[in-house]
Amino acid sequence: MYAQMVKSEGSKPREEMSPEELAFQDRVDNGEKIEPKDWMPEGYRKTLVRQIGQHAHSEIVGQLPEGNWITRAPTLERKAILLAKVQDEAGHGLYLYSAAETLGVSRDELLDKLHSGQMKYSSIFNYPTLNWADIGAVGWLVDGAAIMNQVPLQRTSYGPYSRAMIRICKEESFHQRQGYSIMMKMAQGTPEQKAMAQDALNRFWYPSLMMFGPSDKDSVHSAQSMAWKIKINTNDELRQKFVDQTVPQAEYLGLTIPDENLKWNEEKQGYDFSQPDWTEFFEVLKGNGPCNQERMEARVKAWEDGAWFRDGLTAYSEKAAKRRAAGAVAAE
Ligand code: FAQ
Repeated sequence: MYAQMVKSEGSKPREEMSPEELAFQDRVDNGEKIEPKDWMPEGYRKTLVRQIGQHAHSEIVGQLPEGNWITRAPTLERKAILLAKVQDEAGHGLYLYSAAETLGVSRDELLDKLHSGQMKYSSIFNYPTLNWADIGAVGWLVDGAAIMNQVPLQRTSYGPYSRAMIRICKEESFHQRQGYSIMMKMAQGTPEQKAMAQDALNRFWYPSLMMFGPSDKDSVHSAQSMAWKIKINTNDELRQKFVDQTVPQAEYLGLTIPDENLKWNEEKQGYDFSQPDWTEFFEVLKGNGPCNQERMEARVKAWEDGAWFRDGLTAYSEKAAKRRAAGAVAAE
């Protein structure tokens, strides 16, 4: 299993830290924000590039399943709302790529790593959106899970990431509401529409639980990331919060969470629930999900089709640089 292939990275004990690392850890422990020009351990920088880069890629690849339904939205109003949401995701990707750039990695490098399979994006976007109810389920559950994960990240220790998350969270709340509004309409519609809403919930429930990452015992990065306050909560803590928040919302819709083991646990003041199929999760991460190939092909094609535009953007600056080097610009 994946977790056995990788050594779990615990956080470094204080007695093994260099004076710089100790001073850095103290700043983090005191709740100070780390800014781009501050000294930081190389592992901190690398972890941030991985997490922020993966997050940025998720926003961009995440446009595909919903973008698929813009032309088929049932009303003009729904179309305008969905269009705005999908555009927001592009904006989120840009804030996050910009945050990553402050760590010394360019957007082109990150995209190259995505396209060559060296970087990941969220597993959830490898599942198809088969009908309009799926757009409701994505907004309700996928954006709901995204918010649950991202609200604490507003307090993450790296300044540019934290500031990007504050802005993103404002927009994610609207995204979740628009999804819930679609589900409400479907659940209160004809029996066929209600059945579509239930079917979408059935298919998106477990993939949404997977968004929080592997269980804590199998999470490679959590211990160190939490010591550095890159992550604020463990994967299991956030998954539990998501279930506790979402079950009453499903009840309000009159829909059933597809889990026979779902039960309120008085002692822990939260629900007991079934874990997703972790074998399926790790297969999706390896590229074997239902839509992995299609998603990557779409992103690589978009990158290649956009080459002429990127060339156009830089053509003048290259020309100007050459003229400047030749002294022509100064003379004008
Ligand atoms: N998918 O040690 P951990 C959105 C990987 S929201 C794919 O626990 P970590 C909004 C992980 O990278 C979605 N890979 O890792 C939207 C690592 O592999 P690596 C994006 C996953 O980083 C909505 C390995 O498993 N949100 O896009 C996943 O401490 C609708 C071991 O895992 C974020 O990225 C997964 N689900 O915790 C857009 C939030 N889970 O890299 C459009 C920020 C784990 O060593 C439409 N990220 N892996 O090869 C995080 O909070 C963390 O990175 C976690 C994972 C919690 C996702």
